[in-house]
Amino acid sequence: MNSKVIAIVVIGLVVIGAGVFLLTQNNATPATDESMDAAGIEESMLTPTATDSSQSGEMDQAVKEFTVNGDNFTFDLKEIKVKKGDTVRIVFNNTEGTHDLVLDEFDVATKMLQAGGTETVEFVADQTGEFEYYCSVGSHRQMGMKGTLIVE
Ligand SMILES: [Cu+2]
Repeated sequence: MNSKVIAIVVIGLVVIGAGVFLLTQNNATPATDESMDAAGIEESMLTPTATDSSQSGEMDQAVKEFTVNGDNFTFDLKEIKVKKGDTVRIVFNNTEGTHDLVLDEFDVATKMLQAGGTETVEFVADQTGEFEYYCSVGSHRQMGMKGTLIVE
């Protein structure tokens, strides 16, 4: 019984000691500088691929912005036309009911928004064709709550 108590106390002291040691270590060494350096290297290594997918802040990439208002049960913008390679930004305003805006082929989906909710999604139109964006709530899509993204 007694040895158990002693063991628990010893373990407790070791844990506390280790904790204090780690804390003082963190404060003593300039760990933030090191981690920032590591992040910097990672970022510069990632930059080429990021540019390829044109998600970075490159100025030569066109950003086409569209506003889509949703209500029961339609989108006011039925057609969005862009060029392949464009960065497409869709500002989805939900004005009535509960809706979202989903575009499967580009992995785009807003959260389910209540009336008055707004969400902006952005993606690169990296494939040509016609794609349907729609509301995934209930049977809204079947009821006509959809539109067409045309990438030329
Ligand atoms: Cu809907």
